[in-house]
Amino acid sequence: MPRRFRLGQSREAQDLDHREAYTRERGGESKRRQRQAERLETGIESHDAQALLRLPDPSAWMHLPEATLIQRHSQWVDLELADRSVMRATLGGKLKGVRLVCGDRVRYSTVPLEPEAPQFPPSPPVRGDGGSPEAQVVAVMPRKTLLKRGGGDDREPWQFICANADELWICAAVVDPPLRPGLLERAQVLALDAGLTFRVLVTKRDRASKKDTLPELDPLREQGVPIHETSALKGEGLDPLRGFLQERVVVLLGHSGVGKSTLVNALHPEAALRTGGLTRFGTGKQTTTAARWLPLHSGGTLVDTPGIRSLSVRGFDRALLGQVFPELPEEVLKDPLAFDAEDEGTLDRLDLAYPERLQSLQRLWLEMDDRNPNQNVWR
Ligand SMILES: Nc1nc2c(ncn2[C@@H]2O[C@H](COP(=O)(O)OP(=O)(O)OP(=O)(O)O)[C@@H](O)[C@H]2O)c(=O)[nH]1
Ligand SMILES: [Mg+2]
Repeated sequence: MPRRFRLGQSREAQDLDHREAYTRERGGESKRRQRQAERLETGIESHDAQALLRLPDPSAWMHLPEATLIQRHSQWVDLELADRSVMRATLGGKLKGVRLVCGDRVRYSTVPLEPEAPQFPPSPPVRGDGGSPEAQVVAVMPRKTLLKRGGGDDREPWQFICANADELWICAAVVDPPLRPGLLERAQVLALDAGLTFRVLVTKRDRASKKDTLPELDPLREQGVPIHETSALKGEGLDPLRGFLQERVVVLLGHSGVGKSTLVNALHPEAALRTGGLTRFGTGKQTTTAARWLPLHSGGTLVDTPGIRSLSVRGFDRALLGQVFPELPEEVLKDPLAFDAEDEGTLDRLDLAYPERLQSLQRLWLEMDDRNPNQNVWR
């Protein structure tokens, strides 16, 4: 008698009732099921951190024109072409799984190269913001540098910030939001990892008295990290920055509301970026929502980024910490957790200039090797 299907029961479900259903299955299938089961158990789809950094070989596409990715949208990207005009493009299927980021040098085609690709409109539509895609990105060139931060867990080992930059300027306001030295140490790790020149930009200098020497920054001053005190509203401290921008690609990074976009507007008024106020808690309002590549007349480029809440150093090399905390003794840098940062006797013996930096070092040391902090799973 033929079996009858109950409502909601699929043909596959019936199939599994047969004894030979599993023997028909090939090895690949059972591996896939195993992976899926693991994922259900831990709630984590882990990605290989190294694989995320690899790019496909672009050599087959070198005959196509090159452009710079200046902004990512959810469905497409904006490109700056060689003649400095802006064109919107979709991502070709060949780049499936490749994470492109602002600053990437890409090869694009204005003729659809893949059958499933959307047909571009025949007449050239409005270029720049609001236009529909006119091209397809098919390859990405090797990156000179890649600025990235650690992701939340193994589903996302890295979060990319900008490709092909030369300098990282970490912006920290004297107040609103308050200056947090911990963020500067983290940014220094990111810059060292990417091989970028690191500068600290103190913003909203007009909001604190001139007598305030900002002692929080003393450890960085002693290391010789360049620190620039600026007030974009009053136009103070901006001239030296213009000098550093010549022919350089500079990424501005910092908490929301520290005044990154205001600073970009002061250095490059044509950018006319939207700036925001502050919430009643003195934090920013996340006014900038995507990183934006802004070429300047001087030949340099500024990259404005959305405000960050935190900078994770998960997955970075612990050896970098020696350069971030150079004043700490060698024995501490080798094994920071062997020292009790709250024990007076230990601190007296080590005779540290900034004892609170030992705790910072321990925090970063632990975080660098932290696997899946949110899920508390070690895989
Ligand atoms: N007093 C003073 N206020 C400033 C200065 N620079 C920026 N602000 C104010 O700070 C607020 C936030 O500025 P934005 O430029 O939008 O900050 P942002 O860092 O781009 O913020 P997100 O885009 O959210 O990351 C605005 O109300 C600015 O007017 C400054 O030099 N002095
Ligand atoms: Mg902004």
